[in-house]
Amino acid sequence: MMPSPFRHLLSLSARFALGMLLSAPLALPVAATSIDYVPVGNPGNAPDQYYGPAQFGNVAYHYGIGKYEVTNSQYVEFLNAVDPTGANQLQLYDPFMTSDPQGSNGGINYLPGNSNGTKFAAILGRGDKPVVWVSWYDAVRFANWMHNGQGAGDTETGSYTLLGGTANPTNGLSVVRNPGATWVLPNENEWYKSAYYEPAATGGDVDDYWLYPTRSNSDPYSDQPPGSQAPTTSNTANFFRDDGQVNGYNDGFAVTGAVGYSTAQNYLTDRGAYASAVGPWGTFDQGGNVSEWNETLIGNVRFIRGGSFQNFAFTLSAPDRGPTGDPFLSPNGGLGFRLALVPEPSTVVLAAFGIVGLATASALARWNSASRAVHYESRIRFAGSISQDNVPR
Ligand SMILES: [Ca+2]
Ligand SMILES: [Ca+2]
Ligand SMILES: [Ca+2]
Ligand SMILES: [Ca+2]
Repeated sequence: MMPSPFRHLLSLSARFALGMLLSAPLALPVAATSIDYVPVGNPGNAPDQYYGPAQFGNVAYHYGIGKYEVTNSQYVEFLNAVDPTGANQLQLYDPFMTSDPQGSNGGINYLPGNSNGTKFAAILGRGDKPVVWVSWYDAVRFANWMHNGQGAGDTETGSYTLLGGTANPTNGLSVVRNPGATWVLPNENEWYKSAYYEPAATGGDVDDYWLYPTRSNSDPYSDQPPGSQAPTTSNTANFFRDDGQVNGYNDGFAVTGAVGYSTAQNYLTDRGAYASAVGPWGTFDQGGNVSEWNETLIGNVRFIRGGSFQNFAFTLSAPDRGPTGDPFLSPNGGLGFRLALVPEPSTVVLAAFGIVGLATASALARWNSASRAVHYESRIRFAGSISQDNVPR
């Protein structure tokens, strides 16, 4: 198989709670699944001016971006929580996650004989690999579940509203991030900024944007993780590159170091396996491994970014963007997602709760930069405006 037909996930010790309040805060949900994320600062940055007519990367607010792609283990927790009987009403589980005719990248088993709440399990050795065969709807439902405090949290409301109660909601083209959303699928600008933006003044490229998510303008090297056979270990990723030389790197698929494709081979790497290949804000694998769903709707499609194990270097780069073959339901063995966390409050939120002009409450972030483990907690503010000043740059 040629590396082009396919184109184009959270242990952070993060506890999140959203408190809406008037006179008293609500009970705060405690999350069980932890999602690692990193803060992205420099709000109000200019977009990338260099590549193509579309200019991306400007984000006006502080946010968090998943440090890793969402993994099979995390998705298994989601499945067992929201579908304890395995009824699969919303088709959150795809049998191809277990076995598909095109390859062996799936990492989840369905075990109907198990007791309720334990019917899904990560395949041995694949728990830390990114979940694949996920649709755009699977991704935003996972975000909703996180937003709603996990557990029995709803998948159809929260950060996004999905109507109809079916796998393919009736309002697919009009699904947008709701006011007050917290855990979300990153939109294209959020994804782009975390992948490529690093101010020149703090060590970034001269125009503040790198070409690749590995803080580099040079094509990354394809090598088995952690990339120690490549000339520049910090600029390695899981993607397809073949230089025709027997030199230990750029030998085809990164995992096998060979150009031949085997349907029996799992070509994905554990999250963060390229330990030296860190993005400008601390993310891993934004380039390669699996391509990643974006929230942004372009025309009638949701776009994806970052390239996968079977794509060429260009697909990992800033100017490359594109849809999958199907607007939403085009999962494959090289497509996954990561989440973002948007603490930025909106006045719309306040309006939605009818508390404009009254005491306000909002979820705000307290970034624990010392440990990089970022804890979210509810902050109650009685001032009229919400400040993000507690977020370090
Ligand atoms: Ca640049
Ligand atoms: Ca190698
Ligand atoms: Ca080579
Ligand atoms: Ca990726």
